[in-house]
Amino acid sequence: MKGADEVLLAVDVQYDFMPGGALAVARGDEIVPVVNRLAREFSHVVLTQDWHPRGHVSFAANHAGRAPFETMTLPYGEQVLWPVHCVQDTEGAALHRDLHVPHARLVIRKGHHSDVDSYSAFVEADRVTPTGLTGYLRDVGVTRVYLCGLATDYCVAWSALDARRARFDVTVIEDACRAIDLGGSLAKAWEDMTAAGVERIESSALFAC
Ligand code: VGL
Ligand code: ZN
Repeated sequence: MKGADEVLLAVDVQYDFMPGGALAVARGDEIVPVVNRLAREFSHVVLTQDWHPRGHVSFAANHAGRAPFETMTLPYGEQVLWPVHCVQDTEGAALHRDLHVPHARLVIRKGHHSDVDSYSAFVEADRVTPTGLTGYLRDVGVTRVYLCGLATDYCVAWSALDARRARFDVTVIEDACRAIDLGGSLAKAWEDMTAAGVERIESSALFAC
């Protein structure tokens, strides 16, 4: 059992990222039992929830003539335009009902500012607005962050990179993640994470034999 200095951060295990959801991640549902099993190995678990207002800047539908999966230049940089997803208080934004992590201490909601996206659980896409997670984790004495969830190449990767920037040790549990993989984004994400010193393991490495 992992102690309080090691947190499991389970990213965006929400219906809109599951097969059939608004921004479906292929085989995203397969991670749910893996995340449940992992969570039992950790005394300290934090969840994230993508949580957008309906008028969110990342939705293609909010830009005349633009289609999902195109990119657009916004004041803070390039933004992928997504289908409408994870709208606050909708069923698509709910955590999967089979996710069983009763001891999760904190749920960080992100992407709630209408004019800024936030793939990362730590810092919004303007790269300056903190979510507060860095402060929370430091305050409670966390030194290593284990990541799982959806999607590997967006919210998991951006969170892993920001966790490194905040000087946490970081491990991504690969088989407890699934990717969107848009235009080579998954290979690029692993390149960036490896270069930043993110460790990559399989969940079996954490289960006691
Ligand atoms: C995500 C795209 C848009 C994710 C969230 O959870 O990876 N991707 N919003
Ligand atoms: Zn989103």
